[in-house]
Amino acid sequence: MTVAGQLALALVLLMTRVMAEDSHVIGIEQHWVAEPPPGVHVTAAYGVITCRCVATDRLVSVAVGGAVMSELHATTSGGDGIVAMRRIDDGIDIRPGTPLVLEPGGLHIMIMGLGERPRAGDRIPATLVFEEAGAVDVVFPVAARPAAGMEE
Ligand SMILES: [Cu+2]
Repeated sequence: MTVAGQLALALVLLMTRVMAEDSHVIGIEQHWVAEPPPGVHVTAAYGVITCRCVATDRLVSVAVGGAVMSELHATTSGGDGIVAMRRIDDGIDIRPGTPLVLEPGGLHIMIMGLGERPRAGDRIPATLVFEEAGAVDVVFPVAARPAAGMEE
């Protein structure tokens, strides 16, 4: 390869890297929305969110397409074995290098007032809003909930 060719390639690689860093500060993987049972218009979204950031960021709110309301929730189980959910009003910290895990029985995105019941295979657009990274669009595939772990 010529020197000019090498330089051009290096430039392309550099630009690709810069663009990737710009647009992929926040990543989300293994994300899904649970298919609710017939007649139920409430469900939850889960996933693993990573932040390629230098300082702690914070997931402050979520807007889910087709839902009247979506909230960040935590599932808590007391010593008495009673499982409850509480709304998180001040956001959830996400630290560099530490994935934020939203999962059944733990932190989740509560989705309420869905006009149409989502079915497995559907795709639901949502916007996650972070304090530093700003709005991040994501599409959640809908999947059937595993038989075990019915709690949100
Ligand atoms: Cu909930």
